[in-house]
Amino acid sequence: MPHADHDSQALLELATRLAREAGTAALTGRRNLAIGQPPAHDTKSSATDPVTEFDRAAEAHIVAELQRVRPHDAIVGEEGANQSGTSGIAWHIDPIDGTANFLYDLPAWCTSVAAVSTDGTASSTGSVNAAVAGAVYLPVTDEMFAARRGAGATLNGERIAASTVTDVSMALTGTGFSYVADRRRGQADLVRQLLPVVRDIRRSGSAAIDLVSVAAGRLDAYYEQYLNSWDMAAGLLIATEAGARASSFDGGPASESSLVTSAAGVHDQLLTTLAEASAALA
Ligand code: LIP
Repeated sequence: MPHADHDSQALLELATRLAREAGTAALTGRRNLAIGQPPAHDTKSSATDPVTEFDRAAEAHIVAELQRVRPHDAIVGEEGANQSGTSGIAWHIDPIDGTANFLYDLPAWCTSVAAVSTDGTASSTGSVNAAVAGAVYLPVTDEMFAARRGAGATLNGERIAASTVTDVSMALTGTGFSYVADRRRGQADLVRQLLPVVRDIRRSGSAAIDLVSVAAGRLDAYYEQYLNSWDMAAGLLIATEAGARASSFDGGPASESSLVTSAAGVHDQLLTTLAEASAALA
């Protein structure tokens, strides 16, 4: 049985190559459509949760290359890839994060590829905290965010850092909402409580973009619930390697169901704010 391959530099180079190749192909396909012509698509968890031919093609490309180059790795993809492995590395893939934006020809979408350690050496608190290498590529702006564990985070090869804000009232805060209407009702109540407390709210439509925006200081904070590992595994590594703090709403390990990422100087204030807002809604 192959030993876990934690050559994080090689894993990062592969993640970066595949994110760029898949994202570039999706952008080319999108731009070949006539203005105002949406791509063919189906829906998943709800009528507002789309999947396009380009999501599927991007995931198929990434999976085929991973199977060719690293056949013993596990693979988990948003569009159905689900392969077990024996190498100690699992790939978590979001071929197009921000699919609704892609459908509407809005620019905020990306390809996210994370190599996650499954043998407990990187983190004992679940796969989303165990990425050893991650790449998030934004094709419309040709921006490659990348990180490998312990080596910092970069944007197009330049080191990046989370912001130094220390007052939550000055924290530009990203968030997102579920495809399920009942969940959005509660999320709307929560954001209504937060809006007067933070600087302002931004809703990009892509968790991975929100996470790398915190990494680059383009957002001071980001929180969301009801995500999936593929939305956040790469972006979470990039944000923490850029000096951001990350946790669940209650201060435990970040998870798909509960994620708060922010500049270190406002994390505790943000957790207190979220707790007070949740208590006010109880
Ligand atoms: C999206 C997330 C985003 C969330 C959206 C959607 P998708 O993922 O990245 O943060 O608010 O509702 O889930 O579906 O575009 O891959």
